[in-house]
Amino acid sequence: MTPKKKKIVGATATAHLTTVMRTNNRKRTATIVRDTAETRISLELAIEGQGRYKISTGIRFFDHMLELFTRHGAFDLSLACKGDLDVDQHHTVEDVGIALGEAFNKALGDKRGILRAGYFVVPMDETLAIAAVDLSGRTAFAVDAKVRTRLVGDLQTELVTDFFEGFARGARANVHAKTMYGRSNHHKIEAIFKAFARALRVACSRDKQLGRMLPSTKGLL
Ligand SMILES: [Mn+2]
Repeated sequence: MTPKKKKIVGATATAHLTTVMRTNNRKRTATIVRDTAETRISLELAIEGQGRYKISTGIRFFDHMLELFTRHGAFDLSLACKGDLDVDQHHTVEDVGIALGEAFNKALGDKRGILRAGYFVVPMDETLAIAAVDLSGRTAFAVDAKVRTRLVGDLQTELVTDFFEGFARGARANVHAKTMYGRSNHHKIEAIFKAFARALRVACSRDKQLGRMLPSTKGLL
């Protein structure tokens, strides 16, 4: 092999490797603006984040859940929602779920090279919660927070289910989340959000073994 030829082969190989690395190191981000008669939401998401957040929904306990979701998921999230809280919290919580799900769907793009599915079990003191996520392209959800009070902090607790339903619709994902047992209603919801964040973090992670392969035999996710 002449030195000249070797140089060309080397350069080509390096260029190819650089392209692959650029693709795989691309930071996955999305911006969503969602305006309806009921809510106005602006959202910026980075999947490869550092757990940084700036969140304002007008419902303090919901902010608390989204903040720890961001930190435990190792995402970055900036989210502002102005909703018709004078009517009910329903529109705000559901629409934030939809917008957040849409952001993940947009940031993940064609979903090549991701793990796609993830699950996590989180203990929080006396409470244990599980969550499983499949970024399957299909919407389904099953949520059981086992909360017995109408409110935790200022959040209407029945809306925890509506948040995950909204997320599943926006992300086109299967979301399952359940409190296995526990005493504190605060812990039950918080443990579910933590388990969900960590399950989603796994699902979004890059699969080093499959590389750019689509994690499905169907040909589309
Ligand atoms: Mn808490």
